Amino acid sequence: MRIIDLRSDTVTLPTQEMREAMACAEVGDDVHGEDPTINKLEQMSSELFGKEAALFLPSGTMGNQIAIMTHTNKGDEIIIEEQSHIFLFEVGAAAALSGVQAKTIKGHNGILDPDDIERSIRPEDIHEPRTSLICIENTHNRAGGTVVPLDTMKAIKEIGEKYNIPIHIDGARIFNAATALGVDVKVIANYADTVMFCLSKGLCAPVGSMLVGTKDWIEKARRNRKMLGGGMRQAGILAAAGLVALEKMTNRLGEDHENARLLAEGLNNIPLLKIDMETVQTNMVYIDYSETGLTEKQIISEFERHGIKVDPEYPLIRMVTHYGISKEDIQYTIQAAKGIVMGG
Ligand code: TLP
Repeated sequence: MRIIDLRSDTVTLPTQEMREAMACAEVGDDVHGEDPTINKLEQMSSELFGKEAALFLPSGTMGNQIAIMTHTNKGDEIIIEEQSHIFLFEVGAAAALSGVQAKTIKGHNGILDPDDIERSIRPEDIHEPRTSLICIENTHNRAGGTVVPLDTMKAIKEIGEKYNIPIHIDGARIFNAATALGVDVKVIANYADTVMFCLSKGLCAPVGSMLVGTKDWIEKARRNRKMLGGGMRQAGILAAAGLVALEKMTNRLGEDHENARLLAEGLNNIPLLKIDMETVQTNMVYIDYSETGLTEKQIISEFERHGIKVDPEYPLIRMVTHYGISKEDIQYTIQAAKGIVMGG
């Protein structure tokens, strides 16, 4: 049976072109800055994002955490959306590794209101922590893959400048955001000091994320990467796939967005399944199945019986479209869901 794996775009497999590039990659010791393929990927990333420098990392989590560590001091506070990946899904690392506390704010569909951010900034007071970073997630995973509008980014940047607080974007899926907005990633990155983005999600590379920022900041981040054990050696083998990801895989994300829309519309027409269509903006669909009366275990195993894997995000399930998912898979999934919910 064909397996339709909708759990995440992290399940994407490297393309044949990536495998060939990996096999032939020119490599060297990256801790000494001598891996030509990593150097090329860092160069290309900084140019694409309009920043001075870039750093190759094993994962998005490490990228976000190094960003926090590099921007802050112990005892500081970071402003962050309450359903953000950094807050929910990074194992409490900001507290454990950087010694910062989080000031969480609820966004509308994950999008922070700039006024709420401004109100949350701490005054200079001996009793209070310093607000030293504003984190924005774009696209926002837990809110449905939602996109931060450019005027919101602009307003947040102005607040950052007014209070001299840097802005970091968790841009694990920033190419999806850029596709939805119809702009280059550079346009979004212009509203932030630093950006983390992933090569290993919708872009299909097997491993790898990047940080971009100023040259000095990236040098500090490089030291922090070493401290955390993320200094890799002949990792050009991995960066080679990342280069193919940036050169070949960013322009096709619109297809995933169309598939997500089709999927959402099809599922939303099924009685007892509910989708907040406003949040279906990129490659994710969150489905509220509470009215079906099925437990989480049941709904997962029902889909599995049809060869479909979904991600439980209680009280919802998440389906993510990606390179491995075709229009036929979407139609099949909608039919299967009808059978599961309505019997048959
Ligand atoms: N997200 C994964 C899971 O961890 C939930 C997924 O399947 O969506 N930022 C955002 C917005 C993310 O969605 C993720 C991964 C990360 C950071 C972390 O990236 P990795 O997995 O490379 O550490």
